[in-house]
Amino acid sequence: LCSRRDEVSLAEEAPTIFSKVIDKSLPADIIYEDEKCLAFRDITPQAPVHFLVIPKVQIPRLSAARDGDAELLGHLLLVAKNEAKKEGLSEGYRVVINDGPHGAQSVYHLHIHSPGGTADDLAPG
Ligand code: D5M
Repeated sequence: LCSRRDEVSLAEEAPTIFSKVIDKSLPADIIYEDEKCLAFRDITPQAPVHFLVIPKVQIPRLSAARDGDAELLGHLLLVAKNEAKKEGLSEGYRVVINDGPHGAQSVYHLHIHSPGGTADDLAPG
């Protein structure tokens, strides 16, 4: 039997600050919510518009995702593009997932960053 517990460290399984955003015990500027996910503004925006899209189930990081998560991961991307449109990012935006220590991930609850708003945001990194 292969559970997520086998694949990730216990530290990575621990609830993160995003669990509190999901259960509303921590205020956040939520711009979209459905039964599977939540989108909210990043607390330290790196662009004029910068929101995060997260699943309600705690997948700690992209590298811990499983084949059965395919539909959910696709849903998160579609929510990101729908919210980008609502935010007026008609000239484009970035979609970024940081994974693990070498990917500069700081919160171990999978999240899609969608920064946009000026051409400067197109710089790599
Ligand atoms: O990025 C984690 C991101 O999460 C980082 O851009 C700050 C943001 N963050 C952290 N705490 C909050 C709360 N409470 N609300 C909104 N945004 C938050 P990473 O990819 O893990 O480096």
